[in-house]
Amino acid sequence: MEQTQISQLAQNLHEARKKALELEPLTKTFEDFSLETAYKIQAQGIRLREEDNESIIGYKMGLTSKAKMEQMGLHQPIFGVLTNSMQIENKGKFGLKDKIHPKAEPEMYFITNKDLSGSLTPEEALKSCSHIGVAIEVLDSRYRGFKYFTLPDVVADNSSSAYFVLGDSIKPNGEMNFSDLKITISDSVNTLFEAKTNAILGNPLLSLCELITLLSHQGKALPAGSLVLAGAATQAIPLSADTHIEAQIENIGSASFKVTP
Ligand code: OOG
Ligand code: MG
Repeated sequence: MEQTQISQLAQNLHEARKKALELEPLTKTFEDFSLETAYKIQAQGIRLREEDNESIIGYKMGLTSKAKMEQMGLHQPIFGVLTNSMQIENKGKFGLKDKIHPKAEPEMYFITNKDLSGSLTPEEALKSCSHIGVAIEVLDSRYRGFKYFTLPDVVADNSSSAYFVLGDSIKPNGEMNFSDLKITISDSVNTLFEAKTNAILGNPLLSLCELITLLSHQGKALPAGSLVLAGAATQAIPLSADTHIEAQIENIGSASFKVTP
């Protein structure tokens, strides 16, 4: 795909986000394009956000659990870029105004302490984290009805990134094992979904390793101090006003926010 078309598609997605409008999936209107091109559209979209004075603070992994792969009908891990303006205060408020069709999902996050590239073991990945914690990712697809059918569509749309909340962080130690911890997402009344952290690629640390591998394929390193969301362990839930959303991971902590109109 030509650079001018890449820029145009990134611009369309950027405006859809800012105006809270729904678009048809790109592959419906344009020729089929590769995942490589989709990451170029994503990167161009991030440049547009930087022009709006946002700064990159990390990455989110997506489609790293069976629950998510089945919910979205796509079966390969992908990543998106996180900026500072996407952060919602923990225990704060999230207004539905100017959002398209947001959904929340329970995740784990990592903050790295050195530049990382190439292929890492989970043990090396853990040693490279200064902090870890519970996150809630709020997704908001720019596609009509939150429906898209191809990986290039969702990757071009920054892997449906919209907002995130970080619970209090803890400092990991080498003894920690994240593969078998209970993870839940609840609203004001009920636990809506529950899983074990090993739903995330067998171990959420493997999601961090996978991100570093994917970035390496693009000739990029993960900079020290990056925030990384490991991907949801359960399906995402649509948000409605006047609910309190909370995610918890056994032995790690919780994150929450209140949904307002
Ligand atoms: C794609 C993003 C998936 C996750 O945690 O699996 C994701 C989507 O659901 O639209 O963020
Ligand atoms: Mg997610």
